[in-house]
This record gives sequence, structure tokens and C-alpha cells, in this order.
Amino acid sequence: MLFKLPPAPDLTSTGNNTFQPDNLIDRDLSTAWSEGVPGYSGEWIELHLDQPMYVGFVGIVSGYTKSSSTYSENGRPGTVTVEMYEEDGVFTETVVLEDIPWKEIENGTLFTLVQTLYESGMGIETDRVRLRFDDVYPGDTYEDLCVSELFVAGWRWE
Ligand SMILES: [Ca+2]
Ligand SMILES: [Ca+2]
Repeated sequence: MLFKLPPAPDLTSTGNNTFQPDNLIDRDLSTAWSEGVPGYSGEWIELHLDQPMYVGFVGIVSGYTKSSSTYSENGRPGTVTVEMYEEDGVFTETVVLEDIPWKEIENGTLFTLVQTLYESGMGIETDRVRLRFDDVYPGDTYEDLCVSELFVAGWRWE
């Protein structure tokens, strides 16, 4: 992979390895990243790329898609702002995601369940991509925002 996820301060302080950021890139719908902090406010994920590249696609599989209960009990992203740090500024795009019904999740795959946050044939040259969760579909039981998968695709000019 061309990117890594730095440990988020919020996560390391919980000491809970079950919801580590690596769960976002294991291509496994039964594992998720969870922010693990009471309430919903100011959640984010940030990717640091090894080298700057032209990022042309950013997408996520929302929620903890392991089972119908993990999906409904935990929060799902609602409004997400993508921030890509460029040499001379920050590109931002805000997307309102659909709260996909469990029936569709159950019958879906990694690729059908990805919701697009950013897509462009031009790409944005960046080495830092941050997702800011501005709004959340709340969970029935927990105040934990969950994301099961994150996809970032891009290219480099050699
Ligand atoms: Ca996963
Ligand atoms: Ca929370």
C-alpha cells in the first residue's frame, strides 16, 4: 500500500486493539475502526502517504458491517469532509453519505458498499488526506462512530 495510518491519539488512549486503524485497510468487512470516545463530535481519520501522489479516489464502507447488531448499535458517518493538503493550500470537499439499510449491507460486497467521498481523473497532489466527520447517523447503543473500510487510490508521475 502507498499509505499508512498514524495512530490517532483518541484510539491509543483507549488501549483497545480491536478497533485499530489497520482494520480500515484489511479488506475485511467484519473489522472496523471505531473512535471510541463518548459523544459525537470532531471525529477524524488522517492518512499520511509515504510520498506525495495524485489522489484520484477516496471512499469508505460506513459503519461496523460485521453483523446487523454491530451495524445498528454503532454510529455511521453522515456528513464527511475530505481535506487534502497541497503544497499551497488545502482542497476540501464535503459529502453527505447515505445511511445504507442493513439489508443492502448484508447482500453487498467490499466494492458495492463503498461510498465515494472524492473522485476525479485529475487527482489532487497530496501526501496527507484527512477525513473529518461533521455529522453522524447515531448508533442505537453506542456513541462510537465506525468505519469498516477505507479506499484511497492515486498515482505518481515517475
Ligand atoms: Ca475492515
Ligand atoms: Ca464517539
